[in-house]
Amino acid sequence: MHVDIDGGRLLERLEALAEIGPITGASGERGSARLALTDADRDGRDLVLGWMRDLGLDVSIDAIGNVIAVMGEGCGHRSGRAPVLCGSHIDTVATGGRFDGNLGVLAGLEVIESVLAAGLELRHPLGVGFFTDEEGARFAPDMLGSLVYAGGMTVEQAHDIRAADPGGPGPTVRDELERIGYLGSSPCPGSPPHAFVELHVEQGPVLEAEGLRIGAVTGVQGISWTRVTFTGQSNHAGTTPMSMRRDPAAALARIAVFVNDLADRFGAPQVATVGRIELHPNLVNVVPSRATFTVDLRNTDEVVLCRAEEELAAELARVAERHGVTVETECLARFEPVAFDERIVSRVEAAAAARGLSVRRMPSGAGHDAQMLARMCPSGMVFVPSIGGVSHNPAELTEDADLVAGCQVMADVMLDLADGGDW
Ligand code: HGY
Ligand code: MN
Ligand code: MN
Repeated sequence: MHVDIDGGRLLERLEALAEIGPITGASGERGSARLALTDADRDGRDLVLGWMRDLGLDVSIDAIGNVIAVMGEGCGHRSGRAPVLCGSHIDTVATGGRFDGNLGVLAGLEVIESVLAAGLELRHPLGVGFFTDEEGARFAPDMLGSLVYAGGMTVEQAHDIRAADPGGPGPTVRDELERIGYLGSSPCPGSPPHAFVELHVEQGPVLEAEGLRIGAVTGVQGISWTRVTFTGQSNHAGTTPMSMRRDPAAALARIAVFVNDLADRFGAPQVATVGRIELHPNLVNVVPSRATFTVDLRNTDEVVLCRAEEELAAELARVAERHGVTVETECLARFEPVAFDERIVSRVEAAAAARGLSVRRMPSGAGHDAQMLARMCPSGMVFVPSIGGVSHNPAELTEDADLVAGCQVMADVMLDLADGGDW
């Protein structure tokens, strides 16, 4: 069973959503900033929720603010079976592009609208959702909404997480859900879908470099986020001899170089990032008293990722000793690598090939909601190329033809799943 999606309508909706929380990149590129549970996130949610309701979908908002819209009575679907769900996220990082997350949600909406217009009768209903705080940039960990949906964290624990706002800690998840009107009543964990498919821009250089159109994603690499605080003694930058200093900024600098060297030593796919740094009091003529920063380590191999974490922990202790500072660490996120269900991966491969699109299997370097849904149902992802491999940057870009092709492949996979038998 097939349906032809309306690529123009998909592109129009991507443009409309991109206009909410608009930002401009270094070279004038258009992006979006809709950090989780901010007013901009609320406005983006309201827009997409309106589109879901316009289609007559049964919309539920759960206690962590996930929004799930499924074909039901309102669309003339009465099977009562678990839906073939698709979706992603519409929250962004502060320097977000127009496609990260948004594509998966709006493509899902497009597939459903096309199926309804074609009047197709399906065994399983289709559904589309957006999950809260996928980015984790404001509230760690990332994939928070889908983690709670899948039962990986209680909603009470998630509600108590505080925002890492400037000068923070900021409001809790619960405060913000209430404030923007998305503290829903549907229970968490959510009900298991029949299957889950997520369309996403690759956010890396592989598909473009190999001249390929579609990625059949085999899984997601392991993620380890740590917040580190070195505490020393603030002192005068001019009068304090170097031998008397207890300088946490110097300690931080050594760790930033260490994790970079560690990734080089381990080799691909090991990656390491110090992405957030805060010094206190952050003044030109004061030796800082405190340095707080984050370390993001990732690898497809759990054993190697553990070794990277162990080496980091040992180096933190060594550097703290050397600079006479104390060290505290807090785990912000820790997810083991996830393998997607072969029954989904092979369907993505077959659907792309049937459309004459070049395709390869590949792991995901980024975290995604699909890795959480994989805890409750057969899940998988469809990638489309990112130009220059750039993402988390307003310069994020994917050719219109690839956006549309990815949506069409996802439509074919979803219809195959919706019309197929039970597992
Ligand atoms: O961090 C990630 O990989 C995703 O963007 N949340
Ligand atoms: Mn994403
Ligand atoms: Mn992202």
